[in-house]
Amino acid sequence: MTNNRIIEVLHEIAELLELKGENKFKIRAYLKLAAFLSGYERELTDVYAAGGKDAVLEVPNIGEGIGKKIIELLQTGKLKYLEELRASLPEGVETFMKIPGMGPRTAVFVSQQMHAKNVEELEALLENHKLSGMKGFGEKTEEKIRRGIALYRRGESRKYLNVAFAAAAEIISELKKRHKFTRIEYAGSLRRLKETVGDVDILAESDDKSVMDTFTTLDCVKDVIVKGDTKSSVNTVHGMQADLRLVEPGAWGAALQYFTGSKEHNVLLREIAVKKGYKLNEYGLFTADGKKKTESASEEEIYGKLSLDYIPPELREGSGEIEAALKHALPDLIVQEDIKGDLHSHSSYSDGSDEISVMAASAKKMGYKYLAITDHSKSLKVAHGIDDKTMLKKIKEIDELNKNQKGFMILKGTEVDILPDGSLDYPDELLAKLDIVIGSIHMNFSMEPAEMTERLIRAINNPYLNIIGHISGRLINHREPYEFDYEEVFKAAKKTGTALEINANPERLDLTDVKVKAAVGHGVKLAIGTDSHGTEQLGHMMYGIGVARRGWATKNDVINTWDLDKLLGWVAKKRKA
Ligand code: DGT
Ligand code: CA
Ligand code: CA
Ligand code: ZN
Repeated sequence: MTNNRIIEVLHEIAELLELKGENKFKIRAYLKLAAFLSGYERELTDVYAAGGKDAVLEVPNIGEGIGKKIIELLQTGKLKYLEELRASLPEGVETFMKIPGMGPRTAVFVSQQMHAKNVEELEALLENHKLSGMKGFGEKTEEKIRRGIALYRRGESRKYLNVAFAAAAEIISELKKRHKFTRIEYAGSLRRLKETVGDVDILAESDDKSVMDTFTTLDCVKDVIVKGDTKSSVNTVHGMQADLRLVEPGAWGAALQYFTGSKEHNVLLREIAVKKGYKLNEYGLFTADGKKKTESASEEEIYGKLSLDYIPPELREGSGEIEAALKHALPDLIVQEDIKGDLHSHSSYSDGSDEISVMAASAKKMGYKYLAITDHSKSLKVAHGIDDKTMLKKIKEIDELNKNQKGFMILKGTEVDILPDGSLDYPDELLAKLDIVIGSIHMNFSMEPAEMTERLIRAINNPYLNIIGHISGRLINHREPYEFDYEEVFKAAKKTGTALEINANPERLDLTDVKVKAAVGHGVKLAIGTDSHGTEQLGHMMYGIGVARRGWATKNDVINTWDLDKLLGWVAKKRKA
């Protein structure tokens, strides 16, 4: 729980209290603490770790009442008071507030004055232009809410990869505690590492029907949709449906292949099977008369019998992988072990929750050779961007820390803002003192695509800029990407020796898999960065690798598979050019 997150919570409480017409002094106490925390140099979670509850209560502006709530947040990551506050609002308001672009005030207005109780009724109001013309509502606002509803719906039906992964991991580990399985694995879109996941599909090799009793009564199960001997479905507290299928021994490969999908891939694969005189389904690979089952204990056997090279799950989208497998022309995809370091991370200098030394220790423990600390630049006030003077201090600190490192180096970096005109938020002389520079757009998103393209290309042409961060600015299920000409940007990146980032944060995944494939086609280098704001996010690398693999990228395409010398040499080359 970072101070930033706590500040968000405090703001939301204040806003809700105001909507409820509560006492002004009470509201002001929350806002005052929020303002104080945004300039406070210590993370409350550190204060708590070091000195417990008493230390937290000694922080200025934290009184007895708010203090209790802060401690609950620090301990559990949640706050009952806020949940109750949200639930106490008029019908619909809680849901409306989840719609991107709709604040509490609009939500209450729509509920109280316009009598909409759910998203469908809100849509009907928009459809009939009942809102435009109302106080503060124009056509633009209507359009914004309409787009927000589309994002909201997507978010309700498709979840982030890390959420799906946590759900699958919990179910599998709980089932394993109580049953012995020869094999148990997740399949579906999660195994393909698709950017969002509709539901979690789990396969277990077992003929023990009591597994279903365990599955349907797990702690994380909210309600049971269907329960059968070989297939059950439940809704989980992770906000996702999960399906469990029991597979007979001997049919594992066929079942895993079938339920990994995608549907498009499976359809094409079945056609190949038919051409070869086979029949393929989730129970096995059969001869055309449906009698003799060929071996189908593993996926490798099935692909092999069909004269195809083994196709990794991430490629199974029906987008050319089968043709490539027939011609033995599949790419040698990048793997986790190829990664030598993480090139995008934040420390407590800007909006991260951990100090540089703590981040570095974590990265080193993961077996990395380097970690770039890339805090925000001065214009990004909301994320505590650091000014030139502080940057110099940070450079000194990293140089000191590096004196004690063996076989590992902390890279002095920044995620410098790309300003509207394409210039960077630090002068070249300062950038020259750094090891690596990411440039990102965090402000002024609404620009004509041609202007945005120009902005990006001007940044790319700066000899000190090495990586463009999260290039489209999208937040999955939350904010649409801005538009620009990818082709032009790829060409400029290739020409100047600039890498494009695959941001591994599961809420970003930007570049997308499709754009990665196009970038690789242009010979553009990629950098996979987690954009970690704390040590617990360094593990997000796996999702970035998933995107890279789905984009057919190999080790050679990704700069953070390089040794330190090669990486620094590549940076130096652009500076000299
Ligand atoms: P999701 O859950 O929407 O993120 O995507 P998937 O791919 O996990 O889809 P899901 O859960 O509906 O089904 C899991 C896999 O089962 C799917 O990838 C392929 C297979 N499958 C499901 N329905 C069909 C079908 O009608 N035909 C074929 N060939 N395969 C299917
Ligand atoms: Ca699924
Ligand atoms: Ca499913
Ligand atoms: Zn950023």
